[in-house]
Amino acid sequence: MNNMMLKKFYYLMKLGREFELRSKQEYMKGNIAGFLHLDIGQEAISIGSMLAFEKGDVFAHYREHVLAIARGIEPKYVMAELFGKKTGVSGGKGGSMHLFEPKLGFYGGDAIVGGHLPLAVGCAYARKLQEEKAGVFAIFGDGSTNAGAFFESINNATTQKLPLIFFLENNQYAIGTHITWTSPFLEQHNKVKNYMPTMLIDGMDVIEVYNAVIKAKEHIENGLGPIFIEAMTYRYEGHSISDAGKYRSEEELNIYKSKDPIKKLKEYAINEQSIDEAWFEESDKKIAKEIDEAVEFALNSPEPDDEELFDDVFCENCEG
Ligand SMILES: Cc1ncc(C[n+]2csc(CCOP(=O)(O)OP(=O)(O)O)c2C)c(N)n1
Ligand SMILES: [Mg+2]
Repeated sequence: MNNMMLKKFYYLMKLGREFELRSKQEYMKGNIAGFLHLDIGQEAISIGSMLAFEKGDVFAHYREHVLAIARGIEPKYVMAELFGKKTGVSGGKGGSMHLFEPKLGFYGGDAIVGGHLPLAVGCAYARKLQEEKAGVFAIFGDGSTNAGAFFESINNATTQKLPLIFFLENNQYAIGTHITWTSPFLEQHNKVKNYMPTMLIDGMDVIEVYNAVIKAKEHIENGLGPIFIEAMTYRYEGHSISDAGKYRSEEELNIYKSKDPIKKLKEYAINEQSIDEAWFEESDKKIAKEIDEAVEFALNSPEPDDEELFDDVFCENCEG
């Protein structure tokens, strides 16, 4: 992995972390309302996967702020969306769970657990018919893997040999329920092994995530059908802003914090790749400025007009 790439990983992961910490503060101040699901601890997945996937179409579940930024949506447009402002990426009417930018092939944020998987299958089917090589990337949580839509999607994608990467972000919890209380095993690729090739990776390691998605991308681009990646990870915050996370022990949380993806990458970059400490200090300053500017932009943006209420509800003369 070259140093330019390592720097990109760091910058975006740290930007994502600071974005999430700041949005939590802004929520507490009353500038953000409704749901807010933070990605803190899981940044290696959002950044590694998006930098590897590059083209194609992306379908995500609701924990998608950092994924959207990694896909190329500027933080200020994501922040403005959280603030419910007209300048937000979804016009201020989607909020945290519905970041949507078709120009970048980014179709959600979806609030329905597992609900976006059949949409990803439909899109992958279209891309196959259109002979579009880039295919589709669908990311979802462990909670989705018990849903009917999950099994239907796995079955359909395999039978139709669709260009689709299933990416499971296994943070082990669906709100307060540990996955082993609702499934016979911790690792959910066990449900998929007879359908398609699967990979089990460390989701706290951005390089490992990146390499896995590069491999998966080659697989779908070569017309070999779908592929499944399971990345083991952990969220440091509660499920959403209103969850104090009392169902997990401090000890468990600290085990994962000691494997923090940003800290791990920084140590590797300094100790084994000789990237200067000064570069990190400089980057952290730039990131702090970028986040301040995003908040300023959101604060100073207008709310959507009343007349826009029904806009974008149905697709009229849509293309793509
Ligand atoms: C079909 C459906 N059932 C239940 C819910 C309520 N719900 C919202 S998030 C969630 C947990 C999902 O956990 P997981 O898929 O592991 O994602 P994570 O929050 O861990 O990223 C549940 C049950 C929902 N939104 N949709
Ligand atoms: Mg989960």
